[in-house]
Amino acid sequence: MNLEAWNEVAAEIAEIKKTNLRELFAEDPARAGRFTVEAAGWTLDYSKNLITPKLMKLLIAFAEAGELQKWIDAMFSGEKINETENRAVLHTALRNKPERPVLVDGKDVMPGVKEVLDRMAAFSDNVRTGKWLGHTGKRIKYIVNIGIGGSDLGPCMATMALKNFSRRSLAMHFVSNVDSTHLAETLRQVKADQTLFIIESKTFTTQETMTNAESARDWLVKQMGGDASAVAKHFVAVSTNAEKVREFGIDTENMFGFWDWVGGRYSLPSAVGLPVMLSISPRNFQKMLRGYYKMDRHFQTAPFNRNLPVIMGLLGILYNNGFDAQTYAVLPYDQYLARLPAYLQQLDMESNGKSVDRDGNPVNCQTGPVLWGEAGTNGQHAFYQLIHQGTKMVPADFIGFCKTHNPIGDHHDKLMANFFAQTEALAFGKTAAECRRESVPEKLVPHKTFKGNHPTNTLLADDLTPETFGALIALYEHKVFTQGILWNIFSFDQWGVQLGKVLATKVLDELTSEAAPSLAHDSSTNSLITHYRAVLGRK
Ligand code: G6Q
Repeated sequence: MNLEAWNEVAAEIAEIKKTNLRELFAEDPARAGRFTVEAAGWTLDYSKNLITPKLMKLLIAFAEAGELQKWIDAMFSGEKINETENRAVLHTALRNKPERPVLVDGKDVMPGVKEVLDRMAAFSDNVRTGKWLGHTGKRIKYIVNIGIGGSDLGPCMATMALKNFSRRSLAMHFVSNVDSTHLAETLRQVKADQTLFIIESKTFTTQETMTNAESARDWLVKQMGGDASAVAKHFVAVSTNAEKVREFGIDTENMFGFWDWVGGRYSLPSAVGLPVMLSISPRNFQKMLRGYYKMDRHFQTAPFNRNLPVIMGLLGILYNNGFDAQTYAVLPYDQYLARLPAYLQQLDMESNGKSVDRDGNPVNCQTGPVLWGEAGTNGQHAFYQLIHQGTKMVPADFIGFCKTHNPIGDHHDKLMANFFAQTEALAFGKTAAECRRESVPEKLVPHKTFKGNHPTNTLLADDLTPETFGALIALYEHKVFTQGILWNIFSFDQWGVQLGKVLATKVLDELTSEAAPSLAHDSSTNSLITHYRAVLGRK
């Protein structure tokens, strides 16, 4: 990263370390308003961060020194900023307005985007209205999505997030793990003649997905009395690899394509979102895309000091690089968003888990943090203790909604009371003097004192809708982008994932070979493989 600009920031951080959130709030009655911004249905209150107006100005100067705007424009305009794979990065085109052209190698990609969305919509309508029937003439009642990583986490998380907009007569299942238990337990819940399998794989070569897909196909054919022609009405594909889809036995008429400029973990608004569209309807899917689009436009055009993704990106850098925070927590106070932390884990850690810079040199700074989280209030009864009183700094994003989809008694007020109370307690803690005023026995005072000064962001929207959901995901995408640019790393490749795909293939042969394999790993791996073979009675 740009160390010259960062040094200015670092000098101001040293000043901030002499004060705390109690003092900062006491000094400035207008602090909450000063550090609150809004966009695309979301309010971000970032006043409970370890910042002053001066520090924010320096952070923004740091973003300018890193030429962030130039890179934002480069991404939106289709430049090949994913250099190690020689690809454009255009998930933003997926939710762009059809009439706004986006060029890749001089060709407008928008007609193709629209064409796939239209086909997805027609297909979804057919399934939802019962025009598309299974092989024996029955309506589809179960959808089983088979994919992994970017071809699973997004649609699975979004289907859950938007469940209240779903057609509940269509049961949605997601199989990702190559562990046969995942597939077996799912198949126990569905009936073959009413099940539609969606095989999602950008490459259509991923070991886990292809293994699950083949086993699902075998199961279906067996359930259909050995009639292989049943596959046509029960399998569709989402992929960029038409040849492999055809080889698998799926008619490419029933394949929904996307493009190499859509990264797996950014692919939810592409055809990868097909299960979501089937569940919530094409109309609601379009609304989700509108939400994404609004946040995209905001990111592209808002000045940095009003720009939600830029501000959140800079705050993350502040703690990661200025306070040595190793992790950050995402805490959605909404059960529908229970899978959001898992989704964001991939988005953030796969994108910014890098240790060489854009020139191939070792980075000169800490890069992506460890992201973790859990839906509130469950986390409060588990790990919040460490955030409040442990020795580590864990900055956290609190995400909540003013309204609930499921009003029962006073549940929602209680949920939100916890939501607001936690960030207050984290920021301001409880002093020894306050404990004593409450007659806490002297011996317990150190244990019941909370030093506070734990930074949090509060993200609040009126309600969870396809629109606010889309905007939220785009917000995190662009936050991750901002950080990657300023750390001077490439956020859109994932060579570590590719490595895993190759490694397992070699070991698989050694586990399954008829003859005893000659093992040439380290002594630990050799003996583990030997043990496994022995338990299974292999030589
Ligand atoms: C995402 C990653 C990775 C990928 C999976 C599945 O950005 O590249 O998670 O999505 O490995 O790959 P396929 O879609 O090719 O099966």
